[in-house]
Parts: sequence; C-alpha cells; structure tokens
Amino acid sequence: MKTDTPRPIHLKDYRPTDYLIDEVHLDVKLVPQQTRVKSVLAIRPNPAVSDPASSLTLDGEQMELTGLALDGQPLARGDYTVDDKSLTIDNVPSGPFTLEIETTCDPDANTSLSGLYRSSGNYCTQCEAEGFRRITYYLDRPDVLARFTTRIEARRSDAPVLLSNGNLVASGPVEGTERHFAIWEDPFPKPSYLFALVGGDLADVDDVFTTASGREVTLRIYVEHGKEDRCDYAMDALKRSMRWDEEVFGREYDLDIFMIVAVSDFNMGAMENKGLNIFNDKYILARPDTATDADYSNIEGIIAHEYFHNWTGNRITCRDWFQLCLKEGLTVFRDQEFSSDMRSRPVKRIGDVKLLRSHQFPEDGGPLSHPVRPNAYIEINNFYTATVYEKGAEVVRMMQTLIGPEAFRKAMDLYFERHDGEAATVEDFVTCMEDASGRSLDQFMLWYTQAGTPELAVAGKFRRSERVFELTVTQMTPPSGGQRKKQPLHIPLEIGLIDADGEALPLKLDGHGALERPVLEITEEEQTFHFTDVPDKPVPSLNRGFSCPVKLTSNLSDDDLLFLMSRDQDPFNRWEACQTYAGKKLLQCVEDASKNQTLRTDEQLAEALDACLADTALEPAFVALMLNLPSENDLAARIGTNVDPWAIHTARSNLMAYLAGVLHDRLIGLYDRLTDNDPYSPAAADAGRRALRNTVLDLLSRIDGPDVASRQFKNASNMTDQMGALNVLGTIDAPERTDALNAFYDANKADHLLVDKWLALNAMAPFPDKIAEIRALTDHAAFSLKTPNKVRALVGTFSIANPVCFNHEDGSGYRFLADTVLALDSLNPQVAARLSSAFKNWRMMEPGRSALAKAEIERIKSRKGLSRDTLEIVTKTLQ
Ligand code: 0A1
Ligand code: ZN
Repeated sequence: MKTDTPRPIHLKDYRPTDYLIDEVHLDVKLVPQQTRVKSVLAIRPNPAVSDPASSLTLDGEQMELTGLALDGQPLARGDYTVDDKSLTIDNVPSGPFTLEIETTCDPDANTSLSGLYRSSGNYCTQCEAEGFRRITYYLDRPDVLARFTTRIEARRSDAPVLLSNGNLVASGPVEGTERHFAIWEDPFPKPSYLFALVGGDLADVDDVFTTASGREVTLRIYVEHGKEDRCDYAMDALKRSMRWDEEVFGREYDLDIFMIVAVSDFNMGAMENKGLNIFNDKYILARPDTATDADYSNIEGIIAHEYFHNWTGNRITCRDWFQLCLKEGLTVFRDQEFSSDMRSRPVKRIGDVKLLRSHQFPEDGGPLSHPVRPNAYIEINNFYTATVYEKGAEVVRMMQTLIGPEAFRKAMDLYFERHDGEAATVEDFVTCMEDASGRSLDQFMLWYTQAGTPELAVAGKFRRSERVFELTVTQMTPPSGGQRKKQPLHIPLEIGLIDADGEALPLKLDGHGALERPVLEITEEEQTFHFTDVPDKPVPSLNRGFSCPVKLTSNLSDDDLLFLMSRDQDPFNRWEACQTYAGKKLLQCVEDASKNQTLRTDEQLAEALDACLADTALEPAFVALMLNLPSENDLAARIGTNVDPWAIHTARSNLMAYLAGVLHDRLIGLYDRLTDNDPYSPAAADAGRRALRNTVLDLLSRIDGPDVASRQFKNASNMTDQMGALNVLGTIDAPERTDALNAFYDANKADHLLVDKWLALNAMAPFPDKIAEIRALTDHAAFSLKTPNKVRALVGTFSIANPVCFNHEDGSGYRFLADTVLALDSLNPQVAARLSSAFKNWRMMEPGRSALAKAEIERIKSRKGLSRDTLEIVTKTLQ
C-alpha cells in the first residue's frame, strides 16, 4: 500500500531488458510463516541491447533478503541496494554470471492471493501478472524466458503433495527429518508469470490421454480429500479439449503430465501455469446435486481456456502486458469455438453476445473505457477486463470473417510456426493473418488501438423500378478513453436479404456480381451498397451472427422485426430481432412507469413468443433465450441518462407478467411436458430442456405465485432444478422464499460452493426494504472477506445483479459497496479494485442517485493508504 501518486506505464516506453535469465534453479522450503527460497539464476547480457547498464535491477516485494552471492562470492552491503520494490546490484560482470539469492516470505500473512499463499492450509502460488516478485527477486516480466528447475521441501505430514511445472525428476525423504522433497524440471523456457508451485494434502484423480502422435500423457486433478467424485466432468472436458485442439488447430500437448489443482481461495477463474493449472474450485467441482448446468458449462469452457493457453499464451507468450489480448482474446476465441462445437453454436453465440453487451459495452462506454490493447496502465491487474478478453476475442473473430476460415487456419499455423518459443506482439499476430491471406489489415489494426463501441446506422431502400435494394451504412465511434476523434474502422458486416416468403435472396452487388461470402466490408464513414436483381422489397437481416461488435440501429419497422423473429434463417438474428423489438417496447413501458401512467402491453410480442413456444423445431435452449427479455441492466444502458432503476424494474416486471398471463395455458402445458424423471445428464440438449423449463417457471410464477416453484424446490433431483426454483422464489416476497432459503442453507452449510450460491441468492433479492438484511450477511458465519468467491457471491452479486437495491435512492446500496471495498482493500487490493468497478455506471443515474454514488466513490478515493489497484479504478471512475 503506497500513498504517493503512482506513475503510469506506457507501451511506447517498452525496452527489452539489459540482461536475460536463461536458467532458474529454485529451492523452496515451505514453512507457514517463513518460507525460504533460494534462487540460482544464470544471467547474461542481452545481445539485442547494445550498451547494457552496469547495474542489474530485479523486481521484488514483501520479502526479506537473507543472502546474496555473485559467481559464488557473497556480496557486501555496499554492492547492492534493496527497497520495497526492487534489488539493484551494482557493477555486474559484462559476460554471463550466476546470481544466488536467498529470501524468506510469509505465505500465511499473504491475503492478497498473489505470490505464495495458503488456501485451506495448502500452499499455492499465483504469479500472473506480477506475483513471482513476491516469491523471489527476478526480472518479473513476460519477455524474459527461462528454463526452471524447482526443488520443494516440506514436512511430509503438512504437504504430502509437492508440485511444480514440468516433469517430476526426483523425490524422496530428507534423511533424518520429517521432511521430504520433490524436484520438477520444465524443459520449456517460460516467463515467471507461468511459474507455479503447490504443496499440500490433496487427493487426486488420474486419467491418461494419448496424443495424435501416440504419446501418453498423464492427466491428474488434485482436489480436497472427499471431493474426488466431483472431478469427472472436468476430466472429461480436459480430454475433449486436448482432442479438439489437435483436430481443429493441429496443436498437441507437449509434456508427459498435465496437472490441475483446485483451490477455494483464488482471485480469478483459473490460471494456465505451464503443466500445472491452478483453478478456483468452483470451476472444477461438479456433481449433479451440487452444480448447475451453468456451472457445468463454465467448467467446460474454463478447462478448455486454460488448456488452450498452452499454445496461445505459454508456447507463444506476450512481449509485454500491453499485449495481454494476444493471449487472452485469442484464447477466449478458441474456447468459444470449442464450446460451440461441443454444444449448440447459435445458443453459445447468443450467450457470448449477451456477456459482451452486459459487461464489455458498458465498460467501453464508461469511465473505464480502454482499447483492446491499452497504451497505459497504472496497475496491470486492473486490465484483465471484458475489453481485453471478450472484445479481444471479437477482434480475432472479425479477422476470421474477413479473410475466411481457410486463410484463418493457415494464418494460425503460420503464427505457431513463426513465433513458437517467443514473446510476441499483436503486430506479429496480425502480420500472420496478412501473410496467409494476402490482405492488408492496416486499417483493421484500429480495433486494437481505438476504444469505444462503434455505432452503425443502416438504412435500406428499395427501388422497385430498378429492382435495386440500396443499403447505406454509416459508422461512428463516440469519444472515449481519452480519444476524441475516432477513425473509421474496417468492419465485416454479415447480412442476408429475405423475401416475403422467408426465402434467402442471392446477394449480387452492383459492379461486383455475386458475393462470395455474405459479408459487406465497411471501411468508410458512409458507404452505400446496391444489390441488383431484387424482385421485391426484401427485409434485410443485418449483422448476422453478430459479425461485428457494434451498436446497430436501422430503419427496420416493427413488422420487419416481427418477421425476422419468426423467419430469419440466421437463428442469432431471430433472437436479436426479438431483443430489439422487446427492448423498444420495454423502453416505452419505462417511460409510462416514470410518468406514473398505465403501463402498455404488446399483443404482437405475445403472439410472436407464443409461435416460438409452439415451434417444436426450435431447440429448447434457444426458446428459453427468446423468452428472456432484455435485462434491467440492459435497459438502463439503452436509456443511458437520468436512469430510474425502479421505473425499469416496474416496467419489466409488468410486461413479463402480462406475457405470462397471455401465454399461461401454453406455459403450463410446456412446464409439464418438459418435466422428466431421467437421470441427470449435463449434455447440452438436456441442459436446454431444463433452461426452458426454468424460464417457463419464472413466467408462470409471476401469475400463479410461489407454489409451483416451491414444489420444484422440494422435489428437485438435481441442483439446476433446485436453483431454478430458488431463483424464482428469491424474487417473491413471501414466506415460501424464506422457508426455501433456510432449508437450502441448512442442507448445504458444509459445502462452501453451495453456501456461495446461497449468499448470491440472498444478494439478488429485489426488495429495497431488505438491504440491511443483505448487508448483515457480512457478519454471518458463511461469509469471509478473505475468500474472493464469497465477496463476489454476496457483494458482487448485490452490486451487479440487484439494480433496485444497489441503486436505492437513499444511497444505502452504494454505502454497502464502498464500505466493503474499503474493508477489503488492505487485505486483497485486486479483488477490492474489481469490486469498486461496479460504480462505473454512476453518471447514468438520475441526479439524486448519481450524487450519492459519487460521494461514496470520493470517500473511497480519499482513504489514506488506498492500494494502487483501487485508486486507479476510482480515480478513473470519477474522471
Ligand atoms: N490468465 C488467466 C487469468 C488470470 C489472470 C490474473 C490472475 O491473477 C491476477 C489470475 C488468473 C486466464 O486467462 O485464465
Ligand atoms: Zn486466459
């Protein structure tokens, strides 16, 4: 914790290091409050730097230096300097040399969960982005790649399991002691952020995978004792990921063993350390009675994501942290593709777009807006954002759309061939796309450097006499992230033209003939496309599959939208038309609500949804998505200024109740039809059926009250159905709600992941008079400020998923968040900073609320000793 104003780091200042580290030999003696680390580094001047400095500065913090020697000679006090951030050694040799460093650190006191810490008594590490410097002094940056050998020693009774990256080369007792050791060797040079070490008393579940070339790889998942029966799905997902990466990207695994360790205290979802992934156990443990379908699909996606990092992140890493999207955007793209292949592609795409809209668009349009590749940061941990990850993936997807799937695969092969073993840049990657396709992506690069969500306005016009359909597209990106004037981007816009019978019309462009792929390339501020030989007025289907991450408006009429909802060949756009239409109607209802007028309803929407419910050709998961009208947060974002969350809540609840009333009989029939007694399977089709049934339950309960949900809660034979019922009951202010929540807690209080679900359910209660009850849960035995999952479940859910309470007009919701951020900041700055970003929408609120929110953000900012992490977020939030 520092109070002096932190200095930003700029991309333009990137310089390679004066020295390189080729080899690292670590010797770690695990002791709870005084772990001793000996590090032997083989160092040489960097040949790429012409005039290296005569001193060497290594990063290091929160350690005690207990020994230092250069080429075997202990260094005297005057030969080096240490401060709270670094160790500088003066006059190092001009040729290769060896540095031996001995330090101690205190894993028990490490509540930041960065570096070496203990989770449920087990030692584990988190080194991305800059945690290695809390383990030993080092050049802790991604462009320094070294081979690591790690010896770990601990009391056998404390830590029978000792793990690190690579392959196990020796292990055994330390003679004459109660201690034992293990030595791990990683043959692949890697940056320090990929280092990992684990020591603890853990159970393991094993399997094997035979690679395409016939090598046998041991797969091993470590979990708390007694949780072994919750690893099957993660293991299955891992094997499917390994096979998929071979088949789709030609990438094989490269070590003899792949290990995963599940821990309950973790700042993020999981971490791709070479050969030793460490996971938040929420994304490993699953059994039908403990995990929901959503949990299963998250597990599949995150297992795949971390595994795919082995090539996109580990074998080819990032030159500097500004290039974070190089590994993250690309790996998210790869895990999205994997899940699309494992499940339903349109349903996956809709889910991804919903996430992009709910998290990335508000980020890009608010005070924390930054480009996919930021050009400055104060604390890099604040840049693991939806923009870097999700928009980063969209940028990769757009390149695939522009150059086509074959050229894209060629480009990926080229990237792996050209940059294997290197620390690369975004330019390196895009150059491979250019070289493989023969196309220039110069203008496209703006997607990486320009912040903000582009706005596309599309107008169609039919000239009957000429049989021409004219489509005019204008683009504009609003100023944001310190960038005022934005350049026009290179945008792939996938489209279709549909005739009155619902048939696809051929796409012939004036002067170009038939389009090879249905993609318009937008490169200018305004462009008009003339489609020829169009016999009758078509309905254009725009931005199919969400081919570009933009906000699109058009001159489509309500009738056009209703037509697309039922007839578009592109399922994504059927859903999109529904969202656009329902969103429009909901905004009118919000206006009614804020004027205290009777809220309007919409028969046509009810009819369209009824047709959708009746259409047995549609996947149930898709129908469930159609029935999910734009969320309250969505509507707030669309309104954009002077937002009254209560009016939004009232309007949305009212329209949902109206729809439930009109569709009531069909919903009852459907609910019964979707009920089955087959054993639970996490497969997408079964999950889809449950998703629809739970959506139907939600609608029905708006008319019929809590009975059906109560029954479902009591009879449920799996966690998905139980949570489906609880999600509904949680929003009904009736005794059934309290009974179910109490019963759930009593039945599951020994299971920390289920307790987290209970905390989240409580936090979502949309009852403004119950904020004090939610807040009181911070004193409940089930809560701990030291466990990020618990903070996210209670306070994170409250601030993001309970807009009416968080934005209470008396400011008590804002105060709850600010108090939590302040209490957490000294324990875990990363999580505190992330939590504080929930204030990012404060300016959108009506003046009373926004003043209250602002005061709370200012209160955080003025706290003495606030972490750099939180200070950066709240400062930007206020700007
Ligand atoms: N690279 C991981 C995410 C991650 C990032 C930072 C962490 O600690 C600050 C931990 C994990 C991923 O993309 O999965
Ligand atoms: Zn990642």
